[in-house]
Amino acid sequence: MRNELKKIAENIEQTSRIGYLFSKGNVVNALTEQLTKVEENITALEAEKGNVENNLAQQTEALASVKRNLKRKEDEIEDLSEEIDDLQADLSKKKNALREVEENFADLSTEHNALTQKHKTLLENVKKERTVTKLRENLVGALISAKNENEHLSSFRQIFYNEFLPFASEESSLQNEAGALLKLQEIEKELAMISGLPSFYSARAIAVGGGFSAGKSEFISSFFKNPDLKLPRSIEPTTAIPTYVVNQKNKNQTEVKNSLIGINNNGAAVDLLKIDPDLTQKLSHQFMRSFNFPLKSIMPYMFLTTELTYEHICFVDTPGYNPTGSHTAEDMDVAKEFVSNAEALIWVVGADVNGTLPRTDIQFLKNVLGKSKKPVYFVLNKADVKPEADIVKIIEEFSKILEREKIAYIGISAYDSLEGKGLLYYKGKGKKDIFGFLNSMNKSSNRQDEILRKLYEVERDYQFAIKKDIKQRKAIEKALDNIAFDLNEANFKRGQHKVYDQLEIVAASFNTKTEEKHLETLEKLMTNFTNVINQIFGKVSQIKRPNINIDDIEVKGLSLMKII
Ligand SMILES: Nc1nc2c(ncn2[C@@H]2O[C@H](COP(=O)(O)OP(=O)(O)O)[C@@H](O)[C@H]2O)c(=O)[nH]1
Ligand SMILES: [Mg+2]
Repeated sequence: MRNELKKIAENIEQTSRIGYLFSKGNVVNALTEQLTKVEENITALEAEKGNVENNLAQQTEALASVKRNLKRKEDEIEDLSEEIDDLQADLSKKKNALREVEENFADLSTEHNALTQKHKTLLENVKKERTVTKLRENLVGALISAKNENEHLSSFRQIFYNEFLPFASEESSLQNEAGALLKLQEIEKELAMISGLPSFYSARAIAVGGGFSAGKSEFISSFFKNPDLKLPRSIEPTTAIPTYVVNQKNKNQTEVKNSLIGINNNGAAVDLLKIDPDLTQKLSHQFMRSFNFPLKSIMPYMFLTTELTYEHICFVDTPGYNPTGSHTAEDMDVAKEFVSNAEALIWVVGADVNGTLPRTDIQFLKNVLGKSKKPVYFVLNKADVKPEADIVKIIEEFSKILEREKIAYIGISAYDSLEGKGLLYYKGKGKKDIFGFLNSMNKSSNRQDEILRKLYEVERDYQFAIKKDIKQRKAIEKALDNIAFDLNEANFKRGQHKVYDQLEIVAASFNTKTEEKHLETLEKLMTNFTNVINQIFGKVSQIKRPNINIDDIEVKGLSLMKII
């Protein structure tokens, strides 16, 4: 530019020379002035350019710094975004983990709930088990420690074991001594029962027997006036405890209190409802099995008292027998004992599983009855589960079997124990329906007289045997005396022959002193037994003591006397 301006200035010089020619004057001056100004402007501009360039350099520098900054920031952003990516990945991982934990938590919480429930149930079970254990302990404790407080019963036992048994072992006249002792033992048991439950003494016992689950217990419960009370059901014969169900009189028409009394091996009574008021319902099969031994080994029987439709009848709920399993000799003994203590027997057959009188029942029944002539009544129970036509046929079949097997029976009834309803009965000649039979039995009995009669049978047997011995011995003594007399008459003079001494020795060995003493002891013991029995019943019975006239006793094999 400057060069261009110089050129312009030179041009102007030249031109001015020319202008000089033409009128150099003012134009050149103006131009030069102008030029100077331009030059100044240029200088100013150049200065400014320098400034601008400086500025620019500064700006460029700033820009570079900004750019660097930017780059750094970009790097930083990149780092951050990587970090964000990482964080996001981490977050999503955490979220997954959280979801898993949440799912786990749900599972755990379900598990926890289940465990809490289990714990609660266990706790309840433990509590229940503890209550049952306590109940078992209390029951066993009470049974083991109960003593028979009845002083009269103790007196009976004292006479029996300490006086009668030594007498029996010394005396040798009675051949069937075992039979007599058995009778006394039966009396002892009966007295123990009466001292356990006095109202039992006027009741007439009917044993209820049959196979397991025939419905014996339910049958008896159908005669309870209280519909809420039932004997325990479905108890197997091995576990079942024989129970005497006795009427509890309701004199005042007030609410009748039932009682459940357990009898231990000493005949001592334990009020079971004092141990647990609900024990009657708790005596389930499971509870009985929870003892590690058969409960009946320490409680051979129980009494249940409640109001019955037949006030004088005592039903005996016997364990029965197991028709499917093999029944034990013990089952048979228990059944025999209870039947022998009862006045009649009701044999129950379940119509649900039987279309006839089962063979095993006949065998068991025949064995239990033995030679006894106890009245037997047959009940076809659960008759509600079969159509009437079937029941009619089954009853017909029953009667035929019983005739064929020569088993005497009072009648056969089809019965529904749940409803307490007699459905049909066998209308053979002289046969009764179940209610007719029970009505005929529903008369108060006099157990005191029966027991004394049994006692006097024992006395009679002993008396007869001893008196017979005495008579026999006396006859021999007499015969020896006659021999001596005859010898003397036949010139075999007394004092001259040894034979008289020998005859005396023989005669002495046939004296009856011991037997007379036994008769006295027997008389004394039987008086004592009688007194104790009268005391137990609180009144004197009018039953006569036996007194066998010795002249009425026939002594065989002593025709000897006649010969002489
Ligand atoms: N349908 C019906 N069921 C009965 C009858 N008698 C008893 N049962 C049931 O048969 C089962 C066994 O009765 P249970 O009295 O325990 O028999 P046990 O073993 O002979 O004493 C129980 O579930 C009773 O409820 C009846 O007449 N009809
Ligand atoms: Mg039963």
